[in-house]
Amino acid sequence: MKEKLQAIRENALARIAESDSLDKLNEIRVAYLGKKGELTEVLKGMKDVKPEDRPKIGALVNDAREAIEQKIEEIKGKLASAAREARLKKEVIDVSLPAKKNAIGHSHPNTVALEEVERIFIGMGYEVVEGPEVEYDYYNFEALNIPANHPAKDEQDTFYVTDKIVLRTQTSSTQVREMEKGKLPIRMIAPGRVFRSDEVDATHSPSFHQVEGLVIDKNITFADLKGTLDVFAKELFGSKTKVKFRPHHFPFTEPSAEMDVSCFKCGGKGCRFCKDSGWIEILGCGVVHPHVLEMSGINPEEYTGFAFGIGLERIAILKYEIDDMRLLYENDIRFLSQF
Ligand code: 2U9
Repeated sequence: MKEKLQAIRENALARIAESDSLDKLNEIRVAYLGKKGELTEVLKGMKDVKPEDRPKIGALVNDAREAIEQKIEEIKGKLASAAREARLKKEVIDVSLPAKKNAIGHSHPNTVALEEVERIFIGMGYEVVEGPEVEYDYYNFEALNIPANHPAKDEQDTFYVTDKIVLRTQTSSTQVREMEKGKLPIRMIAPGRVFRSDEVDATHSPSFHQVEGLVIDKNITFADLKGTLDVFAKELFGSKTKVKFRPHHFPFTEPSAEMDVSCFKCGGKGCRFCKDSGWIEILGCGVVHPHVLEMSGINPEEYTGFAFGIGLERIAILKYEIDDMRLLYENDIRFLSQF
C-alpha cells in the first residue's frame, strides 16, 4: 500500500510539473483527487487495511493529497505569471518610436513664388490689387492701346465669352480700372489668373498667372523702372544678380523692353540652365504709353509711369528648377510636397 501511494504521488507530481495549461492541471486534479480519482480510490480501499495500519496509511494519503494540491497551486501560479508576462510583452509600447505623422497640405510652388514677389514689392511701398477674370474687351484690349486688328485679339489667342466680354489675357485691366479711379500717385501690383487659347505643352497652358506692376507719378522715368526692377531681381535671385534690358515692343508701353537676369546657376559663365548665354529672360516692361494714360483720364503732360509684367509660373519653374510647366497644374502631392 505504501509503495502504491508513493507511486501515485510521484506520478502525479511528475505530470503536474509537465503541464503547460490550466486545463491540463484541472484534468490531473480530477484524475487524482476527483470522486473517482486514483487517490480517492485508495481511500475507498481503506476498509481492507488492517485497523492498526489505518492511521499511518491515512496520514500518507493526506500527505500525498497535500503534496499534489500544493504542486498544482505552484504550477498554476507559474502558468499565470508566464501568461501575464507574454501578454505584457505583446502590449509593450516603445515610447521612443517616432509618432505617426499627420498628412497636412502644402503651399503650391506658384503660391510660394507669388508670396515672395508680393513681399518684395510691398517692401517698396506697392499695393496688391486684384481684378475680375472675366473682363470687358475694352479693359483687356482697347484701353491698353491694343487695336482691333491686333493678332492678340484673334479668337485663336483669346477666349471670348461674348463679342464684348473675354477671359482676361493679362491682368493689365486691373491697372486700367485703378487709373480710372483718378487717385494718384499709383504704385501697385496686380497678381492673378489669365487665359490664352494655347495648346498645352511643357511651357504653355491655356490658363496661367501673372503679376503685373504699375507706377504712375510726376517725373517717373525709365531710370526709375531700371532701379526698381534691379532691386527686385537682386531680392528674388540673390544680391550678385545683374540685369540687362533688351529693346522690345508692346502696344501699351513706349519705350518697351525685356529684362534678363544673369544666370543664378552659373553666375553668368554659361550653363545648361541658361542655354550657355549666361542670361535668363524674366519679364517685360516699359514706360506707359501716353495714349494709355490719356484714355484713362490721366494727363500725360503732368504724369508719367512705368509698368512691367511677370509670368508667375516662369518664376516658379526657374526658382525651383521644374522642367515641365504641366507639373504645376496636376496637383500631384508627391510633386507639390517637395517645395
Ligand atoms: C497698364 C499699362 C502697361 C504691363 C506689361 C509686360 C510688359 C509683359 C508679359 C510677361 C510674361 C506677359 O505673362 S507674360 O507672357 N508681360 O511683358 N506687361 S509691360 O504693362 C502695362 C499694364 C497696365 C495700364
